[in-house]
Amino acid sequence: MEVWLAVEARRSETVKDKSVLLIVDLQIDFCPGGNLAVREGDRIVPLVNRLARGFERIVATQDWHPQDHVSFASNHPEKNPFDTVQTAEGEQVLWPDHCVPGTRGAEFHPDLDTLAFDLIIRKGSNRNLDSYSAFFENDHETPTGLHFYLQGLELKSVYLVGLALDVCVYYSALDALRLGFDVTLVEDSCRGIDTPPGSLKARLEEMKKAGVHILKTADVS
Ligand code: VGL
Ligand code: ZN
Repeated sequence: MEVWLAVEARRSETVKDKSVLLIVDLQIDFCPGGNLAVREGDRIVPLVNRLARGFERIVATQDWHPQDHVSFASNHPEKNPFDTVQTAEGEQVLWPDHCVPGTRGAEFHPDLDTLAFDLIIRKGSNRNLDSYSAFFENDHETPTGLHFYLQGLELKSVYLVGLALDVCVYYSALDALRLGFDVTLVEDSCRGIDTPPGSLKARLEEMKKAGVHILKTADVS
């Protein structure tokens, strides 16, 4: 009992009020050995677990695509991963098949402390429309529900971690800013794809210019 109280006391000292930790797509397919592996994607798991202990609210997203999804190169004859096609929403990058519900690759990394999650948002399940941001599908208007959830709890700031830094984390950060949140990216608790090379750095700069605070895990936890 005393130990428990001590743990709770320490927790409440460090908990960030009115903040949410948003863990983006920390799934097996985005980690080494997965279908759309991000280099060192698995390395962030212990950092994310540590960060999560300092937050009152934790939301995680899962990329969640049907097998016939528009973003899979395998659904476009004569196209390869990283080619592009035109869709109603504009240019769509094609990816290897990834994060198909029921496959192992769609699951969270097995070492991720998922019991701490308050909410899990699954995105990208409309076969005709991709969804990079945790807030909106790629038409930039169909909500995932996350904004309503954060508004309902009167949360004002969003701390972002996860995969991939230059795709889903990037789009989530910019949408969070647009929606009026104070946005912090915890850089070393993210990894990016960086294809083409240099795109990761450019997107980091863009986020910084737009007003995203960029911190290290040690500064937050
Ligand atoms: C992602 C590419 C395709 C991501 C998802 O989570 O960053 N990237 N689907
Ligand atoms: Zn995807």
